Amino acid sequence: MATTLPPEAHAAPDPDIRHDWTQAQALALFDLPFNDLIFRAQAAHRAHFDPNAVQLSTLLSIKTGGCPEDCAYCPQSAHYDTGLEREALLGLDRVTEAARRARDAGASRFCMGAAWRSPTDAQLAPVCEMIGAVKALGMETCVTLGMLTGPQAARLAEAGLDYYNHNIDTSEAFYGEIISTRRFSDRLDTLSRVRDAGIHVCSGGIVGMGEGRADRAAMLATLASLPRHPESVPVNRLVAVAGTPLEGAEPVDGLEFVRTIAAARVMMPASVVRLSAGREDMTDEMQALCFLAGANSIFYGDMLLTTENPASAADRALFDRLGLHPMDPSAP
Ligand code: SAM
Ligand code: DTB
Ligand code: SF4
Repeated sequence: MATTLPPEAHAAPDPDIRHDWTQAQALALFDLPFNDLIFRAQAAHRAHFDPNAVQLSTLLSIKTGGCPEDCAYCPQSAHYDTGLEREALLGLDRVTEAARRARDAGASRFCMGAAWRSPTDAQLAPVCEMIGAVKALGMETCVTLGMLTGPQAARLAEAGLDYYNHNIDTSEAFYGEIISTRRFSDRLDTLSRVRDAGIHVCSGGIVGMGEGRADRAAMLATLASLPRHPESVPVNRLVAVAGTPLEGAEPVDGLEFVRTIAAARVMMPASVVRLSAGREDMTDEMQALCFLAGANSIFYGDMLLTTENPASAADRALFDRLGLHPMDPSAP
């Protein structure tokens, strides 16, 4: 079982943490004057976190491409020709070596992603070994493998997994525009199995797929109305990959993206909000606004899963410019 419990498990219930957010209430946050929304987000951030600490996670694609799902944003779907080379599950040595490099560069969590709809029990065995090996390096572990059964979630917990990433991606209403091979409720079912197994939940979504503000508000209201908030909330800005149906998507307005981060921070004040995919196309000033809006985690390392991420040296320089420092995972 995962050993670290979320802060709310130790303390009296925090009145700031609500589980009854409606879409209309979320939308009202988005509609605030920008300065008022940022003020609310800063207040929530400072009540729960060191405002200058940012959690660093490094991603590795352990099984690439050929996925049977048809997620319209995803370069790894077998339904689209994105020129991506498929790769079988990586061996333990390659994964351990990549994790060691990430740790030595300063990451505290190693996230392993596989392009599966749902793993078979046989596929889970080598992933459990990877989890053990990465933990032995002193890092937190996260995997994202698609939909899970209850026993599979329990098996990952047994292997010592700290976090499971499974994004709801967008609103229930917009979901059918993006994915036809599974339902929104399938995602929620896996999230509750992960929660029941005692693994920390990492769940968020993507901004810039052609959804509207009402969809972004509904997505956050769904996450913030879960019986327990995800401990980690990744907010991705769509990386529009050539060959996917979303290759020509109109980029979302930058300030609207910042508003999404700020609303996530206000609605889930004790969760770590990750400024996830899309940083490669952001200026330092845009990223600074995201940190000001309450983002306190990034993917750190040259690659996301299959697309590029800012170089670690550039991120270290950005942290220096902003006076940010890596979050200590053992801090309360
Ligand atoms: N197959 C598993 C699943 O779907 O949960 C794990 C891997 S999948 C690539 C993990 C997440 O990456 C997706 O849920 C989505 O939110 C995000 N993602 C994938 N492609 C993206 C893109 N082009 N831009 C932004 N985020 C993306
Ligand atoms: C998340 O929310 N974003 C990450 C991680 N969780 C698995 C993935 C981003 C993928 C971006 C496209 C790619 O590199 O393939
Ligand atoms: Fe497959 Fe995950 Fe990509 Fe969807 S997002 S196509 S499930 S790898």
